[in-house]
Amino acid sequence: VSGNCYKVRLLLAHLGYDYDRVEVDVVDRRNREQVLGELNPARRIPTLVLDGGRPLAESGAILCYLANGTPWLPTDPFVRAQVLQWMFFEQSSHAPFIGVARYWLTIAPEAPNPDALAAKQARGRGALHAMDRHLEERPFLVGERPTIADLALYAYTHVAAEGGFNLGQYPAVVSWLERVASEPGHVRIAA
Ligand SMILES: N[C@@H](CCC(=O)N[C@@H](CS)C(=O)NCC(=O)O)C(=O)O
Repeated sequence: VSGNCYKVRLLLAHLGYDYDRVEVDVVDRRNREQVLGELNPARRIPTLVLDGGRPLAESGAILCYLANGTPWLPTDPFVRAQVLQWMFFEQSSHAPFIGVARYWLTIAPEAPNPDALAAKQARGRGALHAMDRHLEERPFLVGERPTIADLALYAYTHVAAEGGFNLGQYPAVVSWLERVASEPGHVRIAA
């Protein structure tokens, strides 16, 4: 269910890498210290452990590391920074609202506070409007082919309805979601 983990699974699928997966519960966090204590001081997922044992956390950092040297992360410094621009946007202005609204409405066991939910949804709509304006004139967030910026933002955008968002109000976003999902190698968030 974790969009942050899905970003990483999506890129691993596109790159054709094999990996082992250790699942943790996103609601019951009692075994986090046992599973993640030595690997990630924040005890959050995704946490990637490389062959050789080096751990790396934060979905954006993991995407950058895995995509380095591939077409998913351009080498031109300015274009690369544009990719990072959208990945920072995702972390600061998108996932904290769209991802959290989805968590509250479809995953958390207790009902959300209606005022807090409405505030998250208002900020989430702002993020979707920003993406829609940008995508009206271009096929992908940066350049003519998908990058890890598209994968990072696809993760929580494509399930935004689960957070109470009406994606029909963002036609350029809907067309972009279809383009990202039609890339060869794409995998769905759930089997
Ligand atoms: N900024 C982090 C966020 C990671 C995150 O919040 N992961 C959630 C699951 S999607 C989690 O582990 N939550 C449990 C907790 O915060 O204790 C990233 O992009 O990887």
